[in-house]
This record gives sequence, C-alpha cells and structure tokens, in this order.
Amino acid sequence: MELEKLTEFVIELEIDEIHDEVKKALDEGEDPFEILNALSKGMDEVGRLYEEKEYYLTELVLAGEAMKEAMKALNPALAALDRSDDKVKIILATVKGDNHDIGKNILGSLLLSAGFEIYDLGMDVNENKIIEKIKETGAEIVGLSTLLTTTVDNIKDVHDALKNAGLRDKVKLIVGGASLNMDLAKKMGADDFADDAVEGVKHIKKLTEKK
Ligand code: B12
Repeated sequence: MELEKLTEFVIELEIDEIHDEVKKALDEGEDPFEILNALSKGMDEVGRLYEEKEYYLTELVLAGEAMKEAMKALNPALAALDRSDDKVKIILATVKGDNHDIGKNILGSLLLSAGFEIYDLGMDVNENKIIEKIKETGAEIVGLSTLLTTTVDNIKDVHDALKNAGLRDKVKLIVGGASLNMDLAKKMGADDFADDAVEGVKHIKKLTEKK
C-alpha cells in the first residue's frame, strides 16, 4: 500500500476506515515511523486548508478524530519497538483552557517508541491533576502543550503549583505548541521548549540524561 493513501485518509476525514488502513499498512510491513510521518503530513495539509478557509472547525474536529483512530492502531506497534526496563516516566497534558491535542499525541507516540513510559492526562488539564499524577507515579518530566496564545500563561500556573508542592526541583518542565518559543517558555517558568515532536524527544532525552 502506498503511504500517500494514509495522508489522503486524514485529509479526507475517513474516521471509519483509517484505523483498519493503518493496521493493513503495518501488516504489510511498513515502518511505523513512516506511517506516523504520512499521517502527520495529512494533518499539516488539514491545517493549511483551514487557514485558507477551505476547511472549517467541523473538519478540524473530524481530522482530530481521524488522527486518534489512526493512533489507536499505530501506538502498539510503536511501543513494541522498545523493550527496555526501568523506563523514565513522563506526564503529558494540554494546558487548561486548550483543547488541541493532536501535536501532544504525536509527541506521546514518539516518546513511547523511544522507550519512555507515558501518562497522558489529555487536554484542558488543571495543574492540580498534574501534581496528583506526579505524586502517584514519580514522573520526572512534565510535557505541556498549548496552541492558543490565550492559554500560554497557564504554563506558569503549573510551574507555580510544582513550586508550592515542593516538586519544582525534582521535575523538569518542557513545553511545546505553535504559540510558544524558547523565550516565552522560559518566561513561563519552563526548563525547555521544542519546535516539533522529533526535537521534543531529543530534548527530553537530554533533560533526563542530566539527572
Ligand atoms: C486542529 C485545530 C483545531 C481542532 C483541534 C482538534 C484536536 N483534537 O486537537 C479544534 C477544531 C478543536 C480547534 C479549536 C479551536 N482552535 Co484551533 N486549530 C487547529 C489547527 C488547524 C491545527 C493544529 C494541529 O493539530 N496541528 C498539527 C500538530 C501536529 O501540530 P502542533 O499542535 O503544532 O504540534 C507540533 C509541535 O507544536 C510540537 N508540540 C506540540 N505540543 C508539544 C508539547 C511538547 C512538550 C513539545 C516538546 C512539543 C510539542 O510537536 C507537534 C508535532 O511536531 C491550528 C492551525 C495550525 N495550522 O496550526 C488551529 C489553531 C491552533 N486554532 C486556533 C483557534 C483560534 C481555535 C479556536 C479558539 C477556534 C474557535 N473560534 O473556536 C478553538 C479553541 C478551542 C480550545 N479551547 O482549545 C488558532 C490559534 C490562534 C492563537 N494563536 O491563539 C489556530 C492557530 C488557527 C488560526 N490560525 O487561527 N482547533
């Protein structure tokens, strides 16, 4: 099967069929990373169509659903690539007030295949939930995503909550998303920022090495 077909499936919002198509590609021996790449390409195109006003919010929501269905089929294959014990634990979340999770989910999939243990709290996540999860799991990295300029400040709330809970020195905070850059990330109290998910994995590896 050509991988372009998977790109097309995202663009054409084929929610009902995309899961099986991804499975089929895996069965045919396609590389899981190439599959992820093809799906991400589709999402880039959807974003472009939205910006050109050819797609509207409804299509964006459907594209998000299609990506989720595709990931359900792909994640086990990505996770199977790594079998190391003693995995570093990472909490992922989209900040409160923000309901964009496609980028975060891609980062999660890549981290999974790189051998990290992921606790994905979803989107619109309050800082207290993050603190609770750190206490429960002993996670040493928190990765936050935000795409809206109006929710960038909410990173600071997580930083402050970590401080108040006496956890700020024990946990590294890395952030990403289209509304951010390194300067802004640092201003919000984060330790690090990465432009995309591939860079994100590299940065997270570095952050965990230092410890
Ligand atoms: C899809 C989408 C939606 C979907 C989200 C579906 C979902 N489940 O995620 C829906 C329809 C829900 C949506 C809603 C809204 N959206 Co919207 N949306 C988009 C869109 C088109 C694409 C985003 C996306 O998924 N990109 C693909 C992913 C893969 O890229 P990414 O998220 O940037 O992630 C990459 C990196 O940033 C990085 N990364 C991401 N997170 C993290 C975290 C860490 C730790 C690291 C290291 C890296 C990392 O890795 C990823 C992969 O490389 C963008 C426009 C665009 N082209 O970006 C607008 C956009 C983000 N939305 C926008 C807006 C305004 C809204 C709404 C307010 C619209 C409205 N009027 O209701 C609502 C807000 C709802 C809410 N409360 O959150 C604006 C934001 C403007 C701004 N600067 O604030 C944008 C930029 C569109 C625009 N130009 O106006 N949206």
